[in-house]
Amino acid sequence: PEVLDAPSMAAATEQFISGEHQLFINNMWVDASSNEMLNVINPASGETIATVSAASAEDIDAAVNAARQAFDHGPWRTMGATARAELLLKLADLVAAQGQTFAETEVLCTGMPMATAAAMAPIVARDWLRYYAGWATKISGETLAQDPLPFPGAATESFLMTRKEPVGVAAQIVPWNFPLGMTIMKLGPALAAGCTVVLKPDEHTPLSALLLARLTKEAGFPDGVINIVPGYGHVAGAALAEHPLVDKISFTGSTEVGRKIVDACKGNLKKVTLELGGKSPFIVMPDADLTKAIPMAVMQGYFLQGQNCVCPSRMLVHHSIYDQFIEGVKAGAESLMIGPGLNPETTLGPLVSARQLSRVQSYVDAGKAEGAELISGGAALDRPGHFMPPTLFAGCNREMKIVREEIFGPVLTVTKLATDDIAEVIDYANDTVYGLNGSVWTENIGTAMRISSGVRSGIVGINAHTMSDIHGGLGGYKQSGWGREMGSESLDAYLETKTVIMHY
Ligand code: TXE
Repeated sequence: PEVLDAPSMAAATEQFISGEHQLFINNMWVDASSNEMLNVINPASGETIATVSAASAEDIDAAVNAARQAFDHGPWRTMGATARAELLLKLADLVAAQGQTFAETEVLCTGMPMATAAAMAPIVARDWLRYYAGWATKISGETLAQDPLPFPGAATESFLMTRKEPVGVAAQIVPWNFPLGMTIMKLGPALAAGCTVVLKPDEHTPLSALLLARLTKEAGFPDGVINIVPGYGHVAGAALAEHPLVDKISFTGSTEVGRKIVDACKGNLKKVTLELGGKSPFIVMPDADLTKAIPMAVMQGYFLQGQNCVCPSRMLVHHSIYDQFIEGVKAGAESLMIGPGLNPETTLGPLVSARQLSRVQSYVDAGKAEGAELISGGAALDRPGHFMPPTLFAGCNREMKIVREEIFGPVLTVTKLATDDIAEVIDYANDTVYGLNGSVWTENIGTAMRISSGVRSGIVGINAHTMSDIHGGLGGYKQSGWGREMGSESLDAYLETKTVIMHY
C-alpha cells in the first residue's frame, strides 16, 4: 500500500535546510574555492531542497592543513583527556537537543522513514557520543616485563611500557545510507583518541554533518580539530585519500571505491580501515521459530529500503519450512506502507537517488532474466521520487547475480536448502566474497553454535539479525573490509602504540 502525501517539516528544520551551506574548515564557514555547488535532492519528490558548497582539491588541502596544524601545534593534544571528554559530552547534549531537526534532515536527504530517523537520532547523539566520551579518559598502555640484555656493561635495571598515542590527522569518508549515525560513529573514536579530523559526507546527504559542524563550534572544540567538507567522491574524496599529510583514513562505501582508497593510500602508507559491502546470509533451519524469524526478515531486509550493509539479502531456508517462510515474508513485505519518509505512516521510503533506483531495477531485471521466481514487487513505482516496492525473489540459486552481488535496495532472495547437513549449510552461507553479517534461526543450541562458528563474517546473529551495537564491532571478513567501526576496536584504529624503554 502507498501513502501519498508528505506533511511539512518543522519550522526549525525548514530554516536550517533553506539556509546557506558552506564548508566548515578551521572553525570557519567558507565558500568552495571553485564556487562549485552540489544539489541536495529530496528522494521522495526528486526536488532540490538545498545547494551546498562542493570542496575542491584545494579546499581539501586547506582542511587537511588546518587539521595538521591543530594536531601538531594546537591545544587539542595537551588539553587533557577529561577536557576532551567534556567537549564530547557537551556535543552529545547539543545534538540531542536538536533531535527533531536532525531526524527530519535525515529523512529529507536519505528518504528513510521518520520512525527510523526519530528513533536513531537520540541514540546516536546521546549514547554513541557519550560512549566515546567515556573512552577518552580510559586510554592506557601497559607495563611489561623486560629481560636483562646479555651484553657486558648493559644496564641491568630497566623499565618497559607502552603508551597509546593518537595516530594524527584522520580523514573520514561517509556514505549516504545512514549519514548522521556514520558521522558520529567515525568522529567519536577519532576525537576520543585525540586525533583531528577532516570528514567528507556523501554528496547526496551532506546536511546532517553540516548541522553537526555548527554544534561542534558551539560546544567549543578548538580550531581545526573538526573539519567538515562536503564534496564529490572523485574530487574531494580522492584528494583526501591521496593527501600526504593525512595519517589515517576511515572509509565506508562500496567495495569498488574501497579498492581505490587502498591505491590512493600507497603514497604515504596511511593507516586504512574500510567498511564495505555485504551479502549477508539469513539461515532458517527446520526448527526455527518462524513467528520471530519472519518479522525480522521483513524488518531488517527492508530496513533503510534495503540500503543497509548488514541487510539479510541472502535468505537460505530449509526445504521443510520454505513455503511457509516465503508466504510469511511476502505478507510482511506487502503490509509495508510506501511513501515519503516524513509521513508518520510510512514504513518504506524512497531509494536515495535516481541512480540507486536504476541500479536496483537493473538487478531486479537480472533476477527475472535468470529465472528467479518473483513473489512480490519487481518494478519501480510510477510516481515522483525514487520508489521501489519491497521485492521478494524465491527459487534462487547460488550462481545468480542477485544472490552473488550486493543490491543495496529492497530486494530479498530466497534459496531453498535441500540438505540437512550442517557443513553443507555453512558452505552455502560462506559462498560469497563478502563477510559482514549473518544469522542463524534455530531452537537447537548445537546447531546455533556450529553454524555461528562456521559462518565467516564480522557479526553473526543467533535468532537475531542486526547491525551490532555501539559496544560491539561493525566490520567484515573477506571483501567486506578491514578493521571495525564501533566498540573499542574502532578506537584502536585511531591509536598508535609506542613502546618506551628506560634503563636506569
Ligand atoms: O558508493 P560510493 P555509491 C555500496 C552499495 C551501493 C554501492 C554504490 O552496494 O549500491 O556501494 O554506492 C565517496 N575516492 N555501498 O556509489 O561511490 C563518495 O563521495 C574517495 C555500501 O554511492 O562508494 C561517498 O562519500 N571517495 C555502503 C562514499 O565514497 C570516494 C554504503 C561512498 O560512495 C570516491 C554506501 C573516490 N574515488 C554504498 N568515489 C556501506 N558499506 O554501508 C566515491 N567516494
